Amino acid sequence: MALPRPLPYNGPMRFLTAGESHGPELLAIIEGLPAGLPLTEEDINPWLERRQKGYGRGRRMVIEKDQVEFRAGVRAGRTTGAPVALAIRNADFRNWVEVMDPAPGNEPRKRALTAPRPGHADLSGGLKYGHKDLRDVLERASARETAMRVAVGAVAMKFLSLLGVEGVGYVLGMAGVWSRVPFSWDLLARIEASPVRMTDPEAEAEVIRRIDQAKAEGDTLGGILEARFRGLVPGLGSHVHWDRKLDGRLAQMAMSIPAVKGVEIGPGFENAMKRGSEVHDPIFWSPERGFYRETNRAGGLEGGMTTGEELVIRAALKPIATLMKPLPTVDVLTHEPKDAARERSDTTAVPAASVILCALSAIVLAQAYLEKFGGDTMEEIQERVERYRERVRAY
Ligand code: EPS
Repeated sequence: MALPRPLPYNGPMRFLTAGESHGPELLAIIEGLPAGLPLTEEDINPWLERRQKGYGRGRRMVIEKDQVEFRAGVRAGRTTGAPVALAIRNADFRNWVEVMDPAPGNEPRKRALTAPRPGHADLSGGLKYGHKDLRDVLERASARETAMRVAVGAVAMKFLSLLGVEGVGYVLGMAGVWSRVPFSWDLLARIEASPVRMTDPEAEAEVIRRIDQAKAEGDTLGGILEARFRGLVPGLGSHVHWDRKLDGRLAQMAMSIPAVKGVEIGPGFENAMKRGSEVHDPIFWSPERGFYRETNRAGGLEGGMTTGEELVIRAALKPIATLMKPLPTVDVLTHEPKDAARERSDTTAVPAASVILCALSAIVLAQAYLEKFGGDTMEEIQERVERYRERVRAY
């Protein structure tokens, strides 16, 4: 008898999502949140709005105005400890009712996709699941799914904020242009106001020009995202077993964002080409601060555990696979050469992906807090975190 496939993560704050890009709605169930976490839709909606923004998005984002709806687990503005169920409606569904109809009778299906896009899930998904209408693959492979995971991430951010943790996602470089203004927490308002979530206004202007150019030429663009968190306790994650190492878990989450092809913690790749003496962060101690570092080239993680310094996660997002000036492919029905399918899409989603990276990393961090501090109520967890902070200060 085949053994049941284990869930990739089975600790506290498990969650699953469901929903197609053009189906009626996106869904999530989060199990394992403590009771007493203050939570309203207004804790989540600003994250959804942020994820929808960004210069270079397509017409779909004009159709949607993502708003979460609580379906279970929240009463009178607080979690009850029961599973929290979330929904986000797809406004575009009204244009796809017949195509997405679960009942039989619409074959041959309207808007079938048979010319797999190089770089998309279309062909591998079609081979694996036996679909000849690759819409059955793309509807779920679509980055639309990240709307719901950002909603789950916003719940995690709310939980973390009550433990003194802040997080942000922004763009380090895109379209071949690097930001030359280093990140600082004083620049949060600037990042929020930037149409490409960059710290550097000059780089931003050049990026916008390049997005316009790529769009006019039917092409797409990628970039490098960074998420940062401050206020974390040291010792989240663990060195004792491979699947408890926090860097590995953050990397898995980052890689699960569609089109992410590389992840590093802090300047991981740059560090690899240097000497150890230039890379590792000397340790200091003072009665006021306890143990601390003056540099953070480790990006806030050592031995698979947080150091207590800022956590820095970087990810590389490849250019979107749907090209208006398509690449060659082969039709899966006729086996004839063809241009790859052209679906309405974005020129770039790099700014949105930086929001996604932050929200999804927050899920991993919230899980790590729950693993370390347990607790059925928010108050219990807050007390335990405070006691641990005292212990760390006195170490
Ligand atoms: C996507 C294609 C576009 C994007 C979509 C991701 O959707 P559509 O095909 O409906 O125009 O807008 O992103 C979202 C819907 C979203 O919410 O981010 C794709 O193929 O991945």
